[in-house]
Amino acid sequence: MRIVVLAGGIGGARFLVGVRAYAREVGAEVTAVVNVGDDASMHGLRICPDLDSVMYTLGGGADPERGWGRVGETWTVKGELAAYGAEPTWFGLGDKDIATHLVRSTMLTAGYPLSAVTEALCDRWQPGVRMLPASDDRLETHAVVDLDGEQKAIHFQEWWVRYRGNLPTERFVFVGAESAKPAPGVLDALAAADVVLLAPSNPVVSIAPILAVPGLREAVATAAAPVVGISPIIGGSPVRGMADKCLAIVGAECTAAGVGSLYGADLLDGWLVDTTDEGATVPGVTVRAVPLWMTDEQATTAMVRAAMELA
Ligand code: GDP
Ligand code: FO1
Ligand code: CA
Repeated sequence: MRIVVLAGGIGGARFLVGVRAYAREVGAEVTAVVNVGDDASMHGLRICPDLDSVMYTLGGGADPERGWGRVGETWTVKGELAAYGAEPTWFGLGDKDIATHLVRSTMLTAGYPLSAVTEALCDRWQPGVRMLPASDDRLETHAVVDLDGEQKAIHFQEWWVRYRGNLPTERFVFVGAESAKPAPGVLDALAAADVVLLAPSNPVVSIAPILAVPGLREAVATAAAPVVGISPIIGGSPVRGMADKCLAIVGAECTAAGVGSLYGADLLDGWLVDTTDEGATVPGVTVRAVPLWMTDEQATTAMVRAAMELA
């Protein structure tokens, strides 16, 4: 049995903890195709927030409260950078986290593709699933915003971390998407999959940039395997994060049915919603309601079991 999961950061990471537990029970193999749209260069280092959230969470090194970065983190370098007035001062890199970015940046500069770098970093963290970036090519999410009366495109990290998404925002663009290629192994994994799962990740800035890689959406839509998505919205709430703001920008409803319809029947065969959203419908898609709160590994594994039954 081969399971492929499309995933963003914290929602994707927590979901994958359940997928890994389920896979161990039934003897399945898991491949995670992870968003690279959040990736950015800061202080000369390449940062891959979603890949790192998944790697640290599955490797047991993530900070569960903050939702990103390392547990037991210290901030000496951040303080020193601030003392120099080194920009961006609004983005915080922890000391332990910086080691990851140093290894990654050194390998990228030496010419290794991001997929190979990710594999090397995972040698340490042993996430227990195969982690593939959606693409080795640069694909970055930018927000087209109104800033001081001017229309500008700013990086997603600046939009979220600096402005908390509180800027008039016209749309998101996935810079570089047109010429990006799926990372090695991504299309093969989708073609060989028995099930494809869309994690309860942000549909607009985590899953959409993955699907924006030319050929990837088609590979999911035409996969022989059933495609089941898990709603990241529960009772009209995004639980945590910025999905409500992002959905408003693309003109979609912040509801389980709204996200299901955004993906649509050409992508989805099944759509899991929370029991609070029982009765939600998505045209052409089988909808089932089960508890979707990822409170612990057991609860999340039960969600995965329900997704597999629906598939
Ligand atoms: P990010 O890249 O770190 O923002 O993480 P993702 O895109 O992978 O996931 C973020 C989304 O996960 C949030 O917008 C929430 O909608 C969703 N989410 C977080 N916790 C839960 C949960 O317990 N259950 C469900 N169903 N969704 C959740
Ligand atoms: N989020 C913040 O709110 N503030 C930060 O200073 C910050 C730094 C940061 C550094 C590395 C990293 O991997 C993630 C980081 N995040 C930070 C989280 C990140 O901005 C977003 O939550 C994700 O990109 C959304 O997936
Ligand atoms: Ca993300």
